[in-house]
Amino acid sequence: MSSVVSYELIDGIGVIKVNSPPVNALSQAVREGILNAVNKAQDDDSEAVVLLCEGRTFIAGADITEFGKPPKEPGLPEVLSALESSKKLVVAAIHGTALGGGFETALACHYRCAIPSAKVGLPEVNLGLLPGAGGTQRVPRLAGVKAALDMITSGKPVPAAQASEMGLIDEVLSGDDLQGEAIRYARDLVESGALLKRVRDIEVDKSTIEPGFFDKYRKQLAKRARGQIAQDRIVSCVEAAVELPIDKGLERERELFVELMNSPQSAAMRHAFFAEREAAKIKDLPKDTPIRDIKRVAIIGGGTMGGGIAMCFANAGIPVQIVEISDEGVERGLGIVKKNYSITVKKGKMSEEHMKSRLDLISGTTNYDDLKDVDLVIEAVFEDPKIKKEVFSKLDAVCKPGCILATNTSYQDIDEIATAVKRPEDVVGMHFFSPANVMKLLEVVRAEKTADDVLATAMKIGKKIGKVCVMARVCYGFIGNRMLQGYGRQAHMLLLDGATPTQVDAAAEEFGMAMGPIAVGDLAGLDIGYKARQALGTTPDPRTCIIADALVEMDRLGQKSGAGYYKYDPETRARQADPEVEALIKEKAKELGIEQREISKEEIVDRLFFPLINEGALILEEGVAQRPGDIDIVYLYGYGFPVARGGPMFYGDQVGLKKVYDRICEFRDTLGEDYWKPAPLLEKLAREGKTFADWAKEQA
Ligand code: 3H9
Repeated sequence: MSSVVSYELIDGIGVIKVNSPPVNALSQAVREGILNAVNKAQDDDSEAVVLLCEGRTFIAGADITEFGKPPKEPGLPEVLSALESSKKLVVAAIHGTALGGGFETALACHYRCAIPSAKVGLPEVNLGLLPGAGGTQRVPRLAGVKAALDMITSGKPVPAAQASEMGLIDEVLSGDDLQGEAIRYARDLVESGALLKRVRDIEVDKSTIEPGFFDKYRKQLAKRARGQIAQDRIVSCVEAAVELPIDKGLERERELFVELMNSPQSAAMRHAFFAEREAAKIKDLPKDTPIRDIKRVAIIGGGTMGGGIAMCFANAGIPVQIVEISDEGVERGLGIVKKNYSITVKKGKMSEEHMKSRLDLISGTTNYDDLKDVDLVIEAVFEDPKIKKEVFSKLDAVCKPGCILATNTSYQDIDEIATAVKRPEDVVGMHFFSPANVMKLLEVVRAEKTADDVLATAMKIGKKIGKVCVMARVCYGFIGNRMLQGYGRQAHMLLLDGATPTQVDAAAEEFGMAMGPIAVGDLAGLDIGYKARQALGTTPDPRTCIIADALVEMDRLGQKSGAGYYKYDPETRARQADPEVEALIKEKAKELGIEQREISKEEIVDRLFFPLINEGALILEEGVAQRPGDIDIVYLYGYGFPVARGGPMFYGDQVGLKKVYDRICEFRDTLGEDYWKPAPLLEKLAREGKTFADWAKEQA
C-alpha cells in the first residue's frame, strides 16, 4: 500500500486508513492509495469496507496546493466512482471535519457514520469554487434542494447530529472509538442485509420547488455575494441536479467547477486562504519560542473599544478586569458590555445563561493595585501619548514581573510609550479594530525592544480569542491605518474634482468594498477626524478635509446626527444623496480654485485603490509588514476589502504592477506630485515585470 493510505482486514472488514497530515487532503498519493485499496477489497475476503482517517480529521478536502498545476491521475471522480460502484458495502467513518472533496468522498460511499463531535461541510464557496466532485448533485438527493443550496452557498459546516437529521449521515456513533464503532456499524449493516445504497440512485424531491424558486434564490444570494460568481454557479449546478440525470448533472458540475477554478476570483480567494495561515508565522521567531501563560487579563479604559476587547477575552473563558478612573466610568464600561451581549441574546444568537457566564468573567475596578496578579494588560485609553505614558508608568509600578503590557493604540509610537517603563521588553502593541468584539483583525505590533516570547504570546492569545493576527512594526498607523490615509484623501479629493459622494461610494461598492469611503466616514462620525485634526495643531491641506470640516461645523456629524455627506432616513438609516451637500462641494471646490469635471468610474477606482498598493510597497520595503499577503489579510479582515480580489497587494499583482506604476505616474503628472510618488519597490518590480508574489518568494 502507499505511504499515506493503508489497507488491512480487521474482523472480516476491509479498513482503508488515510494518514496524510496535517488534514488528510486528497493529494495524488491519497487518491491513488484509496483507489488501490478499494480495488483490492473487491477481490479479498472482506465482507464490507470502512474508510477512515488517522490524525485530527477525516479528509478536509482536495489538496488546494495542487490547484492550478497540471492534473495528476487518478482524478477524484475516478476514485469516487470506484467507491460508489464497489460491489462490497463501503462505509465512511467521519471524525473532525469532512470538508469539500472529503465530504464528497463520504457521499460516494454507501453509508456514512460519524462520531458526535464531527462536522461535515462543503466550504468550496469560500475559495471561489463549487463542490466539483458530486457535492452539488448528491446533497440535494439526500437533504433536499433548499437545504443543499443553503449548505453549499454558505459553506458552513454542519454538526453530526444536524447532518443526521438532514439525511447526510446515516449513523451518529455513540462513542469516540472511531475504528471500533465503525467496524461494528459496518458489521451490523452486513448482518442486517443492508443494500448498497448509492446516492446517485435517489430521485431529487421536487415537491418543495415552486415555480420561480431558483430565480428568487439567486436574487437573495446576489445581495450578500458582493459580486462573487461562485454562488450563482452553485445554483446552476443544483438546478441541474433537479433537471438532469445524475451523469449529465455531474458533467455540468465539472464544467462550472473548471470555469471557477480558472477564474481570477478563485485565485484571489485561494491566495487569501494561504496568506491567512502564513500571517500567523513570524519569520525570525523560532518555533520553540516559549509562550507566557495568560490566565487573567486587565483592560485599561472601559469605552466602546475597551469594553469590546474585554468581551473577546470573556468569550474565550478568560477572566478580565476593566479599569476606569471613576466608579461611574466602571459602571458605564460594564453597561456597554451588558448592552452588547443583550443585543446578541435578543437576536437569539446567545442564551441568557451564556450571557451570564460571560458577564461573570468581567469585573471592574478603579484601583491599579487590583492588577497585581494579571498576566496581560491592554491599555485602551484616549489616543494621547502623554496619557498613555502615564498609564504605562503606573502599570510598571504595580504589575508583576513577566506581565505583558500591551497598548491598543492605533497610531502612537510604541517605542516611545515603552520608555515609560523599566521593562520595555514586555511592551507590545495589540491593535484591535472597532467593534472589537466583532472584527476579526488584530495587528500585533512588535516594538524595537519587544521580547520574542512576548510577541509569540500576543500572537497566540490573539488566535485563542478568535482573531486573525498580523504582525506589524512601529510606524504611524502601522499597516492598515497608514495605508488608509491615501484612500481617504483621494475619496475627499475626488469630490472636489467633481465626483459626487454617491458616485465615489458606488464605484467602491461595485469594486466589492463592504461600504464606500464616504459612507464609512458618515458611519464612523465626521467629528472624529475633525477633532484629531484640531488636536494636531497644524494646518492640513484643505483639499483633504475642507468639505468634512464644513459638514462638522454645520452639525452634520454623519449617521449619528441623521446627516453627514448623506441624509439618513431616521427609521431605516438608508442613505440618500443630499443636494445641499452637492452644492457645498461645488462651493468649496470654487473656493480652492479647482475646476470640476466629469470623473469616470475607472478613475475613481484607480485613485482609491492604487494608493493602497503604493503605500503597501513602501511598507514592505521598510519591513513594517513581513509579506504582501500579510497586508492583504489586514485589508480583508479589518477594512471590508473584497475577498474575491485577494487584498490590495494581490489586486495589484492581478492588474499588473507595470499598469499600476504607469497610472500612478500619470496621476503624478496630471494631479500633482504631492500624493502620487511611486514607491521605489513598485517601480523596480514594474520595470522587471515582476509581482509582489515574486518578490515575496525571493525574500522567503
Ligand atoms: C475541494 O475540496 C474541491 C472539491 O470539491 C473538488 C475537487 C475535484 N489542502 O487551517 P489550519 C493546510 S476544495 C492543502 O491551520 P485548522 C493549511 O494550509 C477544498 N492544505 O488548521 C495548514 O498548513 P500549514 C475544500 C491544506 O485545524 C494546515 O493544513 N476544503 C488544506 O485550524 C493546517 O490548516 C476546504 O476548503 C487543503 N485542503 O483547520 C478546507 N486544508 O500548517 C480548508 C488545510 O503549512 N481547510 N491545509 O500552514 C480548512 O478549513 C482548515 O484547514 C481545517 C483545519 C478546518 C481543515
